[in-house]
Amino acid sequence: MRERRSAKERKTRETEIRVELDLDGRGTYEVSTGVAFFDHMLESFAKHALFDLRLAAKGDLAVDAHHTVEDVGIALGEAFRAALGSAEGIRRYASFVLPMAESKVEVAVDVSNRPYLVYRVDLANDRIGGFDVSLVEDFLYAFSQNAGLDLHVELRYGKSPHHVIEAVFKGLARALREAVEIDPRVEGLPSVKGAL
Ligand SMILES: [Mn+2]
Repeated sequence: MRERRSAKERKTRETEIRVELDLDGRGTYEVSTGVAFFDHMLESFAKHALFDLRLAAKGDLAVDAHHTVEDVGIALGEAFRAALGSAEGIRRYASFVLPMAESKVEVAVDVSNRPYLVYRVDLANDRIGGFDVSLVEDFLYAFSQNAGLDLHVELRYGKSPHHVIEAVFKGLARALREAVEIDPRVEGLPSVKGAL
């Protein structure tokens, strides 16, 4: 099988991002975005998806974390799509219900190349270590659009914003890990249309 890895660089006046992604990794990571809580989430994501992720971002954090978080979503999505290539042999659909302490989050994904995001996570306008939780939706939108994912994220219940957001990233990781896994019984693309 072809190696499913990619490297992307993305530079704008607001951010400069370098990302290397291996979908058949072991969950190793080296992440620095300048936003500590976001690093923590991306590290959890790599670890639980069993992706190897190297990601360095330098953004205009003096403005706020918005540009950095959104552009990391774009760059990571582009890297995902490039690493996936034709998507031959993958399981394509997966979902995961992830508990974290008092919180529970459901993530469902279709690696369809027809991007859509449904994000039903109502958290008060909260901050975690200076990180604005509303940025998670911006990140997921940018990531799903560029990765070509139909992505559904729903908070079943939970209290701690830290636990809820961590469950979102870990649930996404586990769902994607399964969705991009090569199923030996799948011949070619998992679509009756013959295209993804
Ligand atoms: Mn944590």
